[in-house]
Amino acid sequence: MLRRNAGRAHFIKATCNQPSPSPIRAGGGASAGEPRMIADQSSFEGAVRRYRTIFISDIHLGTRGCQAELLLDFIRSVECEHLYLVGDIIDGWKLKGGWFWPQAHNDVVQKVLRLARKGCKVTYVPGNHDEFGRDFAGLKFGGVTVVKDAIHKTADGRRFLVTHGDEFDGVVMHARWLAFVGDWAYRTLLMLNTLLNRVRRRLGLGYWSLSAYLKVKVKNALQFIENYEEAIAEEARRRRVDGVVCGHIHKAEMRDIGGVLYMNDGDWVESCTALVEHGDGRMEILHWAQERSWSTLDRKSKVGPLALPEPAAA
Ligand SMILES: [Mn+2]
Repeated sequence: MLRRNAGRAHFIKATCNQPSPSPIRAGGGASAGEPRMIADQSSFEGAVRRYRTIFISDIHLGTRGCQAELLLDFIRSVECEHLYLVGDIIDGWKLKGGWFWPQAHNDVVQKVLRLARKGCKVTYVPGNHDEFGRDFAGLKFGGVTVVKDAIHKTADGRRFLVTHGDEFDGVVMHARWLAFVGDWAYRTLLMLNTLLNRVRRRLGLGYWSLSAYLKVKVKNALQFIENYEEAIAEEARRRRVDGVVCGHIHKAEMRDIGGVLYMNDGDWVESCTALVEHGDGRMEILHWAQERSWSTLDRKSKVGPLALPEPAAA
């Protein structure tokens, strides 16, 4: 308990002192300069968006880093014909160490099963954190089909390989982008991220990912991401598909790599992103945290711009 409090005090100090400008906007519309965003959000609230396909991965249910509430808000706000769960949905490794399973995590599982019951095709491609699922490849549970990988056909006739992607992560076993500093450091960072956003939420500020911010600042991480993206694109070329959808490195991306469309649907522990296919086959990355503020989730009216500085502000 003592250790925890000490950590929190240190963390608050660290965030208050953080002077660096951020390229990642909180998008909460909470800063005084963006009253337009607030209006947009309120008019948007309640509208359900329809997509042909939704790809999400790296939810890490069972860990404290999981942004389950933002994900629930996302699931409630969208409809689709086909949902792909692209791995690391339940964090099996962490469950062995200690149980963390709040109601929101239960709700995510219930919502997904409900989608399947209501006729949405749900395909589960396990990752390295839920690799126990790979033993069930080819089977169907509660309307959810488990497969090792899949080929998705878009409305405009393109074929995409769908894989979690950890087998192309040649750098370190179990690697994440920060694998070189170790699992402990990464978990600590995610915990700080959760605490930071708890504070931001209380202040009426939007979700802002500390870890996603650091990721683009660390040179080694950038090199690792680039190697990974190229390895995956190479596999797509080898399998003669038009593109690839993956997750694993918690970095949403959509870009052409040597004639192959590389798409990463991101994650729900740091950046809160999803990849969607529109009815005409057009692909798009949704940055959900930037579209929704905590205040939208809380269904509270805004108390007006706060005088407190955002960590994002210079
Ligand atoms: Mn993974």
